[in-house]
Amino acid sequence: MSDGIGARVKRKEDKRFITGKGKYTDDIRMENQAYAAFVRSPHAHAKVKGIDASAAEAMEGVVAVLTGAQLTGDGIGNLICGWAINSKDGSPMNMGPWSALATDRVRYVGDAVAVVIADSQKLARNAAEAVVVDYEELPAVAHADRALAKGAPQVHDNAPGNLIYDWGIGDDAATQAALKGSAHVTELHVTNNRLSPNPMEPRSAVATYDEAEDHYTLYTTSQNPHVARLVLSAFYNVAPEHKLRVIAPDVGGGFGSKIYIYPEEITCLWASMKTKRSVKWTSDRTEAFMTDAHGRDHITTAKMGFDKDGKITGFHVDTVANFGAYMSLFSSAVPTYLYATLLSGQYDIHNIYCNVRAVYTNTVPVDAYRGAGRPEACYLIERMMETAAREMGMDPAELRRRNFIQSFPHQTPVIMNYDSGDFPGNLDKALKAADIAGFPARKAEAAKRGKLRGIGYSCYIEACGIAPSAAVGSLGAGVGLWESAEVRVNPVGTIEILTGSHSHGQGHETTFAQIVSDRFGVPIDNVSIVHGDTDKVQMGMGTYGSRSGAVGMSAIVKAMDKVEAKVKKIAAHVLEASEDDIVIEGGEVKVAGTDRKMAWHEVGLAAYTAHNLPAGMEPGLKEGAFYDPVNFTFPAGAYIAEVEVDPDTGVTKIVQFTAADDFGTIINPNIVEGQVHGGVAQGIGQAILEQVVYDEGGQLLTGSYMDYAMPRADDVPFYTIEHNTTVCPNNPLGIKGCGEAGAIGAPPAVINAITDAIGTNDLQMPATPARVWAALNAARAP
Ligand code: MCN
Repeated sequence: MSDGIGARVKRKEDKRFITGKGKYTDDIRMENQAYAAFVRSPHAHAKVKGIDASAAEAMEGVVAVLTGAQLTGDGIGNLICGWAINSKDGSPMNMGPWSALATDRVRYVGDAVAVVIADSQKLARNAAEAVVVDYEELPAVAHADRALAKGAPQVHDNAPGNLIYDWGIGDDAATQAALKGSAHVTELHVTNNRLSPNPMEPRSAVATYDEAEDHYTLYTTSQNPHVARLVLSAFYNVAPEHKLRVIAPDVGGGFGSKIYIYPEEITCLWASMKTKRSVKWTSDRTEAFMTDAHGRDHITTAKMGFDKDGKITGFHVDTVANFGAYMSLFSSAVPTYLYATLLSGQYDIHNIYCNVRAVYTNTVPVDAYRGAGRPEACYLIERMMETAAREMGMDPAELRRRNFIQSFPHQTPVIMNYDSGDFPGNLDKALKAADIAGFPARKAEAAKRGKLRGIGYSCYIEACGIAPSAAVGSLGAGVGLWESAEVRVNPVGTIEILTGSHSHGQGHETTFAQIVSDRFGVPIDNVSIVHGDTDKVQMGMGTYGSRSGAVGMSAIVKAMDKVEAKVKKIAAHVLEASEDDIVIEGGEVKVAGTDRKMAWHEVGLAAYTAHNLPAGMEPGLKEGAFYDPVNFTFPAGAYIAEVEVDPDTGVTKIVQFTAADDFGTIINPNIVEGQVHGGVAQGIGQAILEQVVYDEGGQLLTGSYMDYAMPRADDVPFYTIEHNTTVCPNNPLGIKGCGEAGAIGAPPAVINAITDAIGTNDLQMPATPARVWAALNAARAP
């Protein structure tokens, strides 16, 4: 089928997006709608001694001012972290209490203490300004390295020394011994800068309580509405699950930041019940910088040992991860099972040890952001490989080749079992496409123009489509990681796919339709995708961790298997043939080798008219399935960045970027390449531009686009993209996820290229012009 697997089909959903017809949460208008504005702490750390709402309450149009005391008084529970991680000594992680509205203490700038509900957004915001909060300021700590220092201000009473957990994986003693016996040891100190996710659409929620039905509806900017409903009902006690409908309509990007259930959704739902009004809240950009969960923020010291032939002997890693003021939903898993388990990279390493200390600070909570742990692992390994190659005087590509894993399955010492891949093949493709042979000439030509040209590699591997449920459960996950789907064939033969995955930019309406078209031969325009509504789709785990292709689509395939079996039974009965002889081809259901056939829609009709079905068969054509993967998928690739640095200003221009990726079977190359483009742009942003900055006292200094530098069109080059497919053996379509790869692989390639250009390894992200200029001049100093 021309619309099937592998076709470069244009995105079906784009028609409504590019004509401005998308329907986002803020577009929802309810009858009797009121607006919420949050009263937020201006202090990074303070006691809340009292709240005087009288002036605000007296303002015209103000419906109510609600506080944390009322919220907890109504039994609304604290926000939770859903993945239990124990310290090395077996003690549980120290989870500090997080109320949707703070009661006695605020712990970061932006922590909400009260909410004003009013007739308009403007009135609500004005009235929020009139709420007087009596704070007693406390000393604050904002940075991970300071949080562990003796005498640092303590963020939570139950977390002495701000330590959440002190976790380890691998064999410490064996790794230390391997390093001791090494011919060469490279040591690196690496900072993985804190990032703000910046989806184009800010977070928003519209909550309605129907008193007559005692029922709640929440429209929200969520990546996983079913998990939101589960958590809101089971843990936060906002509403019983069967009396809560969560709808995530069109969502304008998330990058992980919309996985979590934030204080605002909880508060809006509760406030709608209190005020008997629909309550809408939409974040502005400053609120987004202040309250959306941030990403990354690691500091790491690591050592990698090599034998005389350049084979890695051991990798020892010590990381401090900043979690901010509270433990967000997935936070605990990010620097543990999503980071340390990827520290083998693409290399055959026998000895790995990683220690992670997670700490509280007076900053906004940190959680998964595109790649979540895997970019931090990749950055560390790939900076290490390049630095080591330079120290040992080896070609960095050759050093990687000597250490590549060559056969699969491959068990690493840090849990992961890689199922497939072709690491040397990825690198070869990238080197060829990047015209590596021509680099010296390009460098010489740049030098004539007074520019320093450098080249940097990154060979990334990541684990996505987190699975299987039983295994992650044994590692502390509080949820299963399967996906569900239902395939409904209508009497006229059109098909609806109900899925628990959620698309917020990834093009599922197109790719999911493509696999159905491929299987049943119907045009993709006859297939519609239903998602994002807990009343329409029974259950789902949502979209994150590049799982919708490998897990969400596999559930659809399983449901299609069942539909196909029934279609064959019906056709065999009507056409008086054996089921084994029935084939589905080109939109027809045929008896193989004969001219007897039914059109696809005739089978649909037969299933519903039920005039001529096999004895005992139920009418209708609708099947559902749950799919629980047996392993992660392991996309991998080789990225090559080429940069030019202006030695007078330190400005870096990325002049060439080559990606050779292995995403298994590709459903839609356009969409996959779009995902790589976006991911690489974000990776370039992390490498040279973006950084959330808090001052020592916990004040956010990057609360707008004047201070937080996002990549713009002229910061990114035209990319060269190659595919080097090895099929994933563990899911029916052979897919590996592609949604995070770019953000994982790009940062080390860019920094390796800049450090190559300026001749020093001593450079941290973001490599701003000031930093590059300083590093260059420090390196040149006598
Ligand atoms: N696909 C394909 N062939 C493959 C793999 C995937 O055609 N071999 C298609 C899929 O069918 C899907 C798209 O590529 O249409 C991405 O699939 P997948 O890699 O499974 O990722 P998810 O759909 O689960 O999306 C999540 C991923 C993550 S984790 C982040 S973060 C991210 C990302 O997607 N956030 C995004 N890409 C984003 N893109 C946009 N525009 N906005 C975001 O917020």
